[in-house]
Amino acid sequence: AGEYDVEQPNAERLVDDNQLVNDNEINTEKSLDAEDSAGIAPIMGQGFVSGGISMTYRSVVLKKWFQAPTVRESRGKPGEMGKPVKIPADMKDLMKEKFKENQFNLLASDMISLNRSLTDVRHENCRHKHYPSKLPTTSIVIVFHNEAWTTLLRTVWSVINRSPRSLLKEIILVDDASERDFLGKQLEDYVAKLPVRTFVLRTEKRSGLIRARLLGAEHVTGEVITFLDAHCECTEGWLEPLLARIVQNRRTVVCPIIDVISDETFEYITASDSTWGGFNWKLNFRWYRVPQREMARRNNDRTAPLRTPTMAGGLFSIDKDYFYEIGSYDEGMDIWGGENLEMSFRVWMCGGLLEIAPCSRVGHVFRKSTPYTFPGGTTEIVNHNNARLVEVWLDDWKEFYYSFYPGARKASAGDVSDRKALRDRLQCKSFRWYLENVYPESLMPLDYYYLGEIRNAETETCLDTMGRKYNEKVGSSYCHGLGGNQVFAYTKRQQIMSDDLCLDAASSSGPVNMVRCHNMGGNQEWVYDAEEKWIRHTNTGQCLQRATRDDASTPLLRPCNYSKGQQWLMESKFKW
Ligand code: LR7
Ligand code: MN
Repeated sequence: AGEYDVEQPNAERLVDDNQLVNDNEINTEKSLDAEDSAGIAPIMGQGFVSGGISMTYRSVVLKKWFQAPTVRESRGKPGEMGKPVKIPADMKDLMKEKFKENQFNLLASDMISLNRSLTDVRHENCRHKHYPSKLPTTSIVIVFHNEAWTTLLRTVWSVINRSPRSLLKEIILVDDASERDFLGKQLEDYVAKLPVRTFVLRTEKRSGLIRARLLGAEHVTGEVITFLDAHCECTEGWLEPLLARIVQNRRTVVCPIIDVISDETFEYITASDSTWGGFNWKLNFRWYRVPQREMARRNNDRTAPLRTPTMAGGLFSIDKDYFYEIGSYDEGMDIWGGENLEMSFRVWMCGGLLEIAPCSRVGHVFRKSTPYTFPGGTTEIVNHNNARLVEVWLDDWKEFYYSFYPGARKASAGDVSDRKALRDRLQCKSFRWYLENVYPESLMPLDYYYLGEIRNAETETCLDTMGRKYNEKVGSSYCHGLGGNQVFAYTKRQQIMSDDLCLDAASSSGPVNMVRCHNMGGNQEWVYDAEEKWIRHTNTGQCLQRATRDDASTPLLRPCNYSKGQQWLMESKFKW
């Protein structure tokens, strides 16, 4: 299940208020005309939850709808204003039963209005931003497989209710071979009545989200494609910040901040605005704290667009022509996974920009496990997609992935010659360039002396993380030569690291722990003496020594003494 563990963003709200600097000069590289589409009143008489700021490009017809207050009080249904839904005790069994259908609290979702209100979660200074009066039109593409009715339609309604109508060209739903009746004709009949042109496309057979999105993209008539997952809720003002960045530079791929809709209660929980996307050695997408250098580049303006090394993948806007110029998606990728990092690397390495627009906030239901099948096997499919990604984009750094996750070597990437040709044709830069310029904080070190097992000359055992977590002792065990927990990088920053863990010693007598790498030397700095084969801890001047008999698997620090137990060999003898 480790492959499907996309980490949730840090859901706490940060409260230091930095001085905000306005960053709104628009330097139109490509002038896009916003087309005024005729506004039609929404059906179901529920009106808009939207409102507040009067946008110059909103059509006159629509203005009356926007007189509704921004913050609307509960209309009697649960979950209004993004509040959590409480399930009565006598319905808990039903709730548990229904949870299994989608791996979220379907009962709660079904109790909430499709038009539920949300609070305006934007940073205060976002509300006063001015966007260019001419923004491009966008088509929304939402792919789904066996999605629940209420989450899907709430996504659609939140788009309709909170997007300036003149910018919204159409909503394209792509059904990826769902097996639920209500997603058939019932859905088509329903969307036909929506106030915004909405239609359903269907893949012939289960295609996976990547090829389903490609199908949706083919039918886009707007100037920008905006992708959303099928269980999102867009908040007030979400769209303008995304489109505005594309007006400034059409090679910008822009994501909203992805807030959390609780899978248990459907509460709308704001995510941190100080996280960006990264990845680990296993190529899992992860949220990390934005480093100071990027905060400084943005003049510490928390509402200014944030350059992010990678994106989560589900929610973003991209100029339609640019989407194709830059190689859309890799059609060889199946079902789920890998495409988000593939696109992130590709965009950066081939001359684009990947950003998070912090004034755009969209909620997403994060799940703990997948509700649907992966025909061919979850691991196999994710490994296959990742193999395509590393073979095309990672250059030498693909060894971090394969050695740390040896099971992945079995997966076949299939034919990637088209994607490699694309990389050549676009004259994309190297992965080294990406690490140097976009993501120097990456867990994949830019410069390293060694990647492999670290073997003790006396005991013939190898340093081993033993699968332990943060702040636990590093171990050693029989050298299995398979990589994984026995793979360490010795970096130019003189760290001994395994994914996000670094060997760390806080005192000369204490244990050698694995601590989250901080890249600042200190307790994590080690000097390898290739002559003596010592691994000497800089701060204490002590040497790493094999485990003693009383604590058989825990290497320790001892005064350097030329003994064989202090000799460590960095010569990989992997069995691949
Ligand atoms: O076979 C499939 N066919 C589909 O149409 C499998 C999935 N899908 C649809 C599915 O119904 C959903 O609408 O694809 C969408 C994404 O699948 P989810 O919601 O089951 O997975 P997820 O939320 O974990 O997906 C995240 O990672 C994926 C990797 O391939 C995609 O990039 C998703 O778009 C991405 N979602 C987000 O970025 C939202 C924020 C999550 C985070 C972090
Ligand atoms: Mn999702």
